[in-house]
Amino acid sequence: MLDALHSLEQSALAELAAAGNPDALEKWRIAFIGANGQLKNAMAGLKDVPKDLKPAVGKRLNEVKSALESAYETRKSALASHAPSGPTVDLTEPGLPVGLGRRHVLSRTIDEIVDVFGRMGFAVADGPELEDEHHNFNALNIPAGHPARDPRDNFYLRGAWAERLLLRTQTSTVQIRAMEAQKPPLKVVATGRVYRPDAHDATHYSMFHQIEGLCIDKGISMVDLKTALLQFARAYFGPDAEVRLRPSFFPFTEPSAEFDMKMRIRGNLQWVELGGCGMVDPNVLEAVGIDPEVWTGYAFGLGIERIAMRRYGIADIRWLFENDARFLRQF
Ligand code: FA5
Repeated sequence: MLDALHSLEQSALAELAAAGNPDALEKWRIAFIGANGQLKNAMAGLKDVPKDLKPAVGKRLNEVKSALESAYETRKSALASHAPSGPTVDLTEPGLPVGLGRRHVLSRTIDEIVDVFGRMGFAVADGPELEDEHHNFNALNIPAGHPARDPRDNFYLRGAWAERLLLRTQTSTVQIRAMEAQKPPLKVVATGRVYRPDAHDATHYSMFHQIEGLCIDKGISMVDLKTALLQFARAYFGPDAEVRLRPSFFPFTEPSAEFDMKMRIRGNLQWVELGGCGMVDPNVLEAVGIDPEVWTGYAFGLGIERIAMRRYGIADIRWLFENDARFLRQF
């Protein structure tokens, strides 16, 4: 009987160790320590044990019983601690769609415009947004005391620099930087942010973007300027695009013009101003050491927001800067 109890204990413990999930554990409990399990059977056999052996067998039965019961409890809590905690995940449930980001409509417009001018032979130039008065004014034939330098029309910075610094008001500063850096002939475009303390409305913002174009060569005339702007307009807005130059004034070009494009706005064909342009003033060429008797050139500066608004039918410039994903998602 004692041998039988020993082998019962051994096989019960071996099977318990092999029970790897709650179902197997429950089967084990029923088979070994349940109301009709093997241990109960062994206990029922006690009555047939000779009287003198009963105390030893009885003691051994109790030992095996508590050994198996405590082994069962230990195994049960070990299995429970490995069970997944927290809410159950339904792996069959469809996932949430991953929202892909996209480029801002202005970045996209800038790339598209630069691409068009690139195909027309313009290289890309660059300049800083924080400028000195030399590049924003002096070299552009805007002398001290000129109304364009009024502090109410510019974002000047306070500081102890040799020359006052300001946030550039136009990308024409890059014309000067390009001519300082390279000898003619040259043909460049530059895009970037410019800053003016303008009140915000549907077509004005205090920070906006311009694209500047500059072409210096021998024998360049107003015809080349108008041809370049027409080529750009047709490439970007379609073969029906019409352009017009309206006489105007800029200190750094002579003659100067406003560049208008005819566009269909809400069904009506209208002339829309996109920017300014003209022949580079001889004073500007001289200031950067280019001989105006040998070289001539044209320049233009267009508002990129206005171009994007026309191209994509955007009625209000402020929408471009509000970062409302519902608006931006459309482009
Ligand atoms: C200029 O800035 C000249 N530098 C353009 C130029 C370059 C002339 C080279 C000759 C030679 P203007 O101030 O007109 O010009 O601005 C050009 C364009 O910028 C405008 O036609 C308009 O499209 C855009 N613009 C001007 N102010 C704002 C503003 N507050 N918000 C949005 N766009 C603006």
